Amino acid sequence: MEHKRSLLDIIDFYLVTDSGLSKKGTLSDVESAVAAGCRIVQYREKTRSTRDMVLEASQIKTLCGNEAIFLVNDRVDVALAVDADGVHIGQDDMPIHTARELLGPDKIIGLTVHNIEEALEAERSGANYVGLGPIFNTSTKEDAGEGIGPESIRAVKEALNIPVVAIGGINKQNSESVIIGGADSLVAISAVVCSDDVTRETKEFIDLIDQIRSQY
Ligand code: 3NM
Repeated sequence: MEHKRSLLDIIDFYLVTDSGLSKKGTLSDVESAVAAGCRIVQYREKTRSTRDMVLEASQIKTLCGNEAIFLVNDRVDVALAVDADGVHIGQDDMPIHTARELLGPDKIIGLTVHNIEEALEAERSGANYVGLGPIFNTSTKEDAGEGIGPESIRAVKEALNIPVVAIGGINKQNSESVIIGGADSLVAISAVVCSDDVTRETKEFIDLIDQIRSQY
């Protein structure tokens, strides 16, 4: 687990699954992204039964192995059932202190935040990272709201000691503004899982982030 937690400090591209958008399916997407060097995977599944989720989560855990952190979106029960590395929760999901009590001190908890106040509160409550979004408008999450813009990232980054992961409407064209804006890593769902070649897309994001970082 120590090894897994230390990966949090070096992540660049962060895969979030979406079976509704995926061309080849969630398991294929995870396998392809991990093969391309992705070091963190969040299983985000809103349509399947709990039973199916536990079975799929267990397979994803195997695919992540020691290479990638494996988190479950929202469902603390599913994370516990398969002994995932942690969870990613939203403002309306289980309160973070309850999730921490259930998961224990060593698991990773990420929290979605939309502004600096929520980000500070997340850190105070023991979140290991925040997901900040939506950076741009997105149709992937219906209730995401209006994009806050990449220029909003810096103030959140400077106020926190935990990693800031940017999410929402991010693609290869606008990634530079997100990284320059101060994000430690970024999520791009549709830009990756809608592709026929998730390995190639993931590699391109990782290389692009590296290249942008080396310039600034
Ligand atoms: N959460 P895409 S935006 C899952 O703002 C999710 O909290 C968001 O998908 C937030 O990369 C989002 O296709 C969807 O825009 C991101």
